[in-house]
Amino acid sequence: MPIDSAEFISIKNAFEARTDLANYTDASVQAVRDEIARGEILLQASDTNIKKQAQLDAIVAALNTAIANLKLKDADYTAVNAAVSRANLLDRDLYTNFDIVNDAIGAVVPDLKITEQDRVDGFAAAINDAIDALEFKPIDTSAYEAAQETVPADLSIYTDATVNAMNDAKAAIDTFLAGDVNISHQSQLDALVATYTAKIAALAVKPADYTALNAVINEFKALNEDDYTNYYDAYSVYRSVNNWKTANPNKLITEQAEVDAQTQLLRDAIDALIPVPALQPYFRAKEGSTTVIDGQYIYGLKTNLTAGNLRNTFLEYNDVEVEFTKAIEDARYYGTGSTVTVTYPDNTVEVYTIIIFGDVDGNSLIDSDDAYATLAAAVDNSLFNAVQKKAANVDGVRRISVDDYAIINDAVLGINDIDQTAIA
Ligand SMILES: [Ca+2]
Ligand SMILES: [Ca+2]
Repeated sequence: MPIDSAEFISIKNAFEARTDLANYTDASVQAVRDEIARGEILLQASDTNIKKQAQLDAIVAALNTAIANLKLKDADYTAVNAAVSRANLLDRDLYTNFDIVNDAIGAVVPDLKITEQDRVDGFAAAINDAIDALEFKPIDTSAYEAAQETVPADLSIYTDATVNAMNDAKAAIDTFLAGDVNISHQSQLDALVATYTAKIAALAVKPADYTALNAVINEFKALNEDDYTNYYDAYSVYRSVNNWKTANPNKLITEQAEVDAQTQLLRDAIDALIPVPALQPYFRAKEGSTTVIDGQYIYGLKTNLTAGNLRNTFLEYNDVEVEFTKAIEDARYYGTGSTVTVTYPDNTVEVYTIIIFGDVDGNSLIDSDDAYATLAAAVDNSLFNAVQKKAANVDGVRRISVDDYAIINDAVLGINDIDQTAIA
């Protein structure tokens, strides 16, 4: 009897007609094919007959078992894993609605088979859609607002350069914030705010205005000390103010009152100056000197008399022209007979004649020439003119005598001096 292969053939044909075998693992499909191959080898053998039926039935049983054990492949989660990785790279704190991403990830069902690949692909798409729908939180401007609170209320005391730099930094922030910005741009805003804060800190107070102080100092310097009776009262204030200025050259505008106070001190001192009254023209013996102006004569002087002696030691005058003329034109000194011509503003002229007692020849020295000339004049008074007679008369007795000669000779010899002030 032939072998009964109908069941085997039916199962084999049904298997080979299947179109879903790609869904199953290669190993489980191969196990089925191995049993079919065993059955076909058995049926193709030349000695096959009913005696082999039991072997074929065993193959059919094994074949059914292998078909029952066909194992579906796992679904492909690559796209899901990629979408989850993409989500994990994000900083969830930057978004207002990161929950939708969490929800999409939470909805993923693991370990689905390849027959549910579309569902798995749907998980990936849902995660990606949620990521694409994320919305950034708004940018945080609190630091900017805090910085603005630190800007001084009165900017007028600060230099234009530093105020402008601060305003420029603020304008840069406002321009930046006017754009399409969100929390993802926070670090850029933070950098701009840091610059702004630095510019606020760098605000520099303007220097004080020294113009008025310098002007009043210069006004004082231009004054003539001789024009005021109390010049040195003002001068001590000037010294004090000038020293203050030297010690405080960089006061700020916030300290302007200190500068103004110094200005006012010197202003007040200048305003308090008392002008020296205008003097009438005069010509007179210097106060405290030995000088005697007696009519047309000037005496009480000294030998070796110079113009400087006359100006500084013996005479004082104001608003008059004074001309000194030597008795001997080429002499070194002003001796007896030299003249002082005084011209007043109204052109009144006074001429005084200098008498140096003991100096009869007019060279401003008392020497042996004077002594001998006096001795000669004692014999003949007419040898002297009136000026010489006055210079030679050193004993106080009117006529020229040997007594005058003796006194002059003693002076020449250094025995005694002739007192220029005592003789009238
Ligand atoms: Ca002389
Ligand atoms: Ca005499």
